[in-house]
Amino acid sequence: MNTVFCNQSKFNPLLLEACKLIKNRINALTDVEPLNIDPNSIKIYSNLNKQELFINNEFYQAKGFRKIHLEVAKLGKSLEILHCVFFPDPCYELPIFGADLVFNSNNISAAIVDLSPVGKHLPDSLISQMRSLKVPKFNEPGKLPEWGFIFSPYVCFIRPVDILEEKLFLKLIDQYLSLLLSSLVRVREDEINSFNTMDRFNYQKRYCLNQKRNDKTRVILTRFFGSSWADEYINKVLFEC
Ligand code: BLA
Repeated sequence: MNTVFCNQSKFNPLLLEACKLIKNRINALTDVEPLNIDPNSIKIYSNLNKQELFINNEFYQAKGFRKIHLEVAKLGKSLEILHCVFFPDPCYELPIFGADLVFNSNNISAAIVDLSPVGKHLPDSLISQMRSLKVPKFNEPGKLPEWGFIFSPYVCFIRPVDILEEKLFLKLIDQYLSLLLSSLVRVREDEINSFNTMDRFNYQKRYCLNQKRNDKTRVILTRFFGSSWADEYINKVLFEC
């Protein structure tokens, strides 16, 4: 498995730490394999007015997951992003894991993590586990945008105020992943053409459609790569369904 970019000194150490903990969770999955993706979408490098632009993508599939996407990006001098989504195999009653960490001049300006429902609610067993997690009280919660109804009531969206909060947020990412992986052991596999499977897939589509409404992502990608590239990247790489 390619672990090169997690060792790159180009990135903020905290971003690398987050990347490492996510990779450890991916490695613990059953039957994990790299996904075949257009090779042009894996490593993206460009130089714009002497600013370095660098995106590194990894894609996997595994038992219970149709697509796992882990992306790290360095856009110019001050912006670094970690983006990760575990899209479940809709045959399983599993939520969508999503995380976004945005670093601005070496500080995290936005940190979001969630296990998002693929039905009206999260499964009851998961709700009780999420309730029993001790989520710290962060000092600067973010205000979710209008399209944020796709997230669960347990979404955590904050701007960490210090290194302690940054570390606590990383721990929360790991705890959400741990809950996700442990639910895989419990849930059964439905038939591909069952009502439940199709319904869950429709919720994944709705998740992707609404994530595409995040103007902050589009604006940043457009600034560095132009609008048609940004649209294509959002539609085909980030939130293809
Ligand atoms: C916010 N996402 C942002 C912001 C930027 C990006 C610059 C604003 C940060 C700030 O307010 O300081 C940019 N995010 C990117 C880029 C990529 C990216 C360029 O992933 C990819 C190359 N976004 C996701 C996922 C989630 C998510 C999986 O990709 C959630 C699980 C959420 N990002 C998310 C939310 C906001 C955000 C909710 C806040 C949006 C707002 O305030 O309007």
